[in-house]
Amino acid sequence: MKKKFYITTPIYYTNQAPHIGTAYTTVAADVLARYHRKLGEEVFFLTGTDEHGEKIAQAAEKAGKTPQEFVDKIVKSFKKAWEKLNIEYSDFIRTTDERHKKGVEKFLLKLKESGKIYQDEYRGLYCIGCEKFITKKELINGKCPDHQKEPKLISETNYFFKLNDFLPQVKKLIESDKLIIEPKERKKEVLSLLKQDLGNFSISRQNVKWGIDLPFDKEQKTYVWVEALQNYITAIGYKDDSKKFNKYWPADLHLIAKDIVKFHAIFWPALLLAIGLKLPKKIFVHGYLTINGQKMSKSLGNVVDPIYLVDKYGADTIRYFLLKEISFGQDGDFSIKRLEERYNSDLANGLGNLVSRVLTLSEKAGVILSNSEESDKEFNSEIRLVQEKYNKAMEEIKFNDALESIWQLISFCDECIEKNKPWELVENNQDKAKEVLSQLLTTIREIALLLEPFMPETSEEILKQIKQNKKTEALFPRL
Ligand code: ME8
Repeated sequence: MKKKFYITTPIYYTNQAPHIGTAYTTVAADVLARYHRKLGEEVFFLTGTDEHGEKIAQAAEKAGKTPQEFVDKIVKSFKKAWEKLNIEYSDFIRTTDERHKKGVEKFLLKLKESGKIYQDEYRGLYCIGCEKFITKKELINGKCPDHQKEPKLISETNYFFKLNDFLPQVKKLIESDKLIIEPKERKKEVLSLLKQDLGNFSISRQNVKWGIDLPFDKEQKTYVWVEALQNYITAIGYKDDSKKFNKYWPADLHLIAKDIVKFHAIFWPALLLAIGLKLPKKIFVHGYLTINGQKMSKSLGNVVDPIYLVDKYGADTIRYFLLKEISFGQDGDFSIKRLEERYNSDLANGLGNLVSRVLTLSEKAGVILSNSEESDKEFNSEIRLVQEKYNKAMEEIKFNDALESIWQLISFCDECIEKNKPWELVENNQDKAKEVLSQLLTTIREIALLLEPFMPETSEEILKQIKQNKKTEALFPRL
């Protein structure tokens, strides 16, 4: 049986169109999904949109639309952006989908049955931008640091989940890496959060109109975060497709940024434990894309439009830049200047130049790459070394190391060209010229195959140019 790989992105809020920060996670997930497909695994790659709650209702009102009309339009802009960026998702879940609502109802009824829910009065501060309750301690100058807005004082009757009952178990699972949290600093951060008094967790809101009714109290809407987390199971048939559900759950990887760690690494596992479902295997937490050091965010208004970028620079350049420029897991600044520099040095001069030089010389020497081409020892061992590095980096989700290993092959080819001077060999030693150029073409084929998850269009174009239309999976072994 094929190994499965279930990977998710967060579902993004539909108060505004996507930006390059949301594209960052989605591109990263797409690269991993493509890589695991290449390994022959059965991949399910889920993304989608988070469409309920006060924040969306307010944005719709401001635009003079009903919430549904409003989100329908925004969802189109997400789908368009993902198409432009060549994101090959398996499914796109919307929290306004019937399948999602039905799944959430089933989940909440189970949660109620577990006896871990009770009603209580809530008085406290709420940040609509974060869609979460916030403590005074978290505020800076009386404002939410992420949204630069004062929270609202709320006093209402809510249903609460007995989060505290599950925290010791969650802690153990994280400590023992049964639930892996990466990078290590984030695991530490979650474990220290677990030492604080987190209190119980409100799962409903009384005065919110735009949301999913609690199945056991229609006067209340499900708290937007509780239903959002459910998307990871409702999309794979939690309600009524047990075959599909059992095939893919638990998720192999939830990819998120550090803003939503608490929800994913503490609340989500606790909710799953309460109703007896397995926990995701790994949560990988990446850093923020910043603009002049400040987090790029819809609420701060410093966002960059991915569609504009793709139209100007091409999808592959953006995909490459995002994953090469910033070490995945750390924060990193997004700048057009750096993007253009990287494009010129790595893509046009590095990769593009190599391919066009070798192709021109090969045509002159009449060399065509056949599938049975055997590499010579030196080339072969370099290719294997790079494959090893690349696979290790991909397993560890270190995209820039994986890309660096590909560029190692590019430098290897450049050095070989400098050493052998094939342009001279073509004139005075045809046999040697053919040998050298065949090896170079074989290596370029390998470069194109390794590049495919990151730069699918470029990879296809190179394979076409070297007349290797078929994707030769055998050249991409798991080492
Ligand atoms: O939090 N840098 O939605 P959201 C890097 N609906 N990644 C960024 C980013 C930045 N500047 N800005 C956004 C929500 N992201 C909830 C999620 S999931 C069950 C519910 C990415 O639209 C990153 O993945 O605010 C971050 O975690 C996510 O978008 C937040 O998206």
